[in-house]
Amino acid sequence: MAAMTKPPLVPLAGYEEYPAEEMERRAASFAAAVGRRRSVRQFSTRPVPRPVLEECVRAAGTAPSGANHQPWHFVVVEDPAVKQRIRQAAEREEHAFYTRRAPAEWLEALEPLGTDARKPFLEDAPALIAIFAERHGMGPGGRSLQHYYVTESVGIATGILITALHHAGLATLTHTPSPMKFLNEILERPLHERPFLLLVVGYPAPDAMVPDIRRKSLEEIVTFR
Ligand code: IYR
Repeated sequence: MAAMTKPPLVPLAGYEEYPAEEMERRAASFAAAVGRRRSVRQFSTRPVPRPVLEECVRAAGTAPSGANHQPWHFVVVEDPAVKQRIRQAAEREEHAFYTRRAPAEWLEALEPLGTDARKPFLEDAPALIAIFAERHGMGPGGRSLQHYYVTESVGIATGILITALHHAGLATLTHTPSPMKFLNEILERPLHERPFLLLVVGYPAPDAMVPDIRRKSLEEIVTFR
């Protein structure tokens, strides 16, 4: 055990405070902007600019994480042949889900979304971002490094990624074929990386339709005391 030394701290830089009215305006305008996000299941095949994807992943990588271990890895898939393999593997799992694995209650819950085992968006969309959670890190010499709050950390990073893509003007779908082990094989990621979710990214198809669903009101989701 190394002797505890004082960590080198540096002054907080980059923090910006706003007057209360401006804070309110900013908060309300952000809520309205993210409120316009919808999960989209019909994508245009139009390509998206690579720099936008890069900056959005950069934003995701700013998420807070347990012990700052940043236990995430993002694989951006643009290659049509790789997207095709992912679609085939995902549809195999989804077929089993919809025909055998899913309990009746789950299928009922999905009814308003109109989803089924066909996943053409996995090929139509110009980019898929596979998010992997590192169960542990890899130290020098392949030694395992304990990670903390991995699911929380990767969940927060994914939330920032979705918000960044929406903010940039792209549509997304959080897709979770289950199980997702095939992503390790197709994307050649080591087994200590757990596929967390597959984010479908692109422009919505011009005729895209979305389910007629509502969000809970503020009163339903918050308690102040
Ligand atoms: N993974 C399946 C089923 C599915 C599950 C939930 I929970 C959803 O919110 C949506 C779909 C699929 O992608 O169709």
